Amino acid sequence: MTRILLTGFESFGSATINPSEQLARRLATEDHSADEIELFTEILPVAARHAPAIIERRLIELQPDYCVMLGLAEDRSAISIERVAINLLDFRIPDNANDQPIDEPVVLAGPEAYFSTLPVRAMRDASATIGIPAELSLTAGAFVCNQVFYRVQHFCAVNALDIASGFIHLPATPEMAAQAPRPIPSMSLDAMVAGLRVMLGVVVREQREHVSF
Ligand code: PCA
Repeated sequence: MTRILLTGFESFGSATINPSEQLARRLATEDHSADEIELFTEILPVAARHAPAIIERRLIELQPDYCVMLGLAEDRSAISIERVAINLLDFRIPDNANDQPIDEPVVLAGPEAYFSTLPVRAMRDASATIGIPAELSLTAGAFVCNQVFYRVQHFCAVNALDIASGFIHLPATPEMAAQAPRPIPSMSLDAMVAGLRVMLGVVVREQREHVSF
């Protein structure tokens, strides 16, 4: 069994729902044993001062093989697999705890950036193969998603934890787009679920190949 911690975020800003929460909750109710996945999920608050500690505690508790983090990015038209987390907090809006750091590091004197340690290109290709648009993205922004992405990479590096991890941004759902004041791209939750499932399948295959070496 491949142990995967999958995280989503609560809603933030003007949105009342977050597809990353919906997706994580939906996948949590499904049985993944046929794919040899043991899935653990966590919904994080959109709060710079709380979210990293919650996820770090879960990583220690669970010692998963993988940590896949999900969040919403309303301007994306495809499932966006992030390649890089940067050591910068520069919040465009206050987070849910009303904090708004500007030009601050995620980790003082930490490395400038970390690359995702997930098989990002294979994940993108697998999603495209089943007809679900996915792309590789060079920026996870400078808000709480990038912060958590960076903190998890840093936590695993400094504690020598053998946990591969990375971040995936999701588009808005059609329901959210319909309520938006201006037209925004969207993707149905069912399509995102299908894309995510096939991406997790890639992750599991990667682990099997490593184990067989
Ligand atoms: N998206 C935000 C934070 C939470 C979420 O779902 C971001 O992109 O940073």
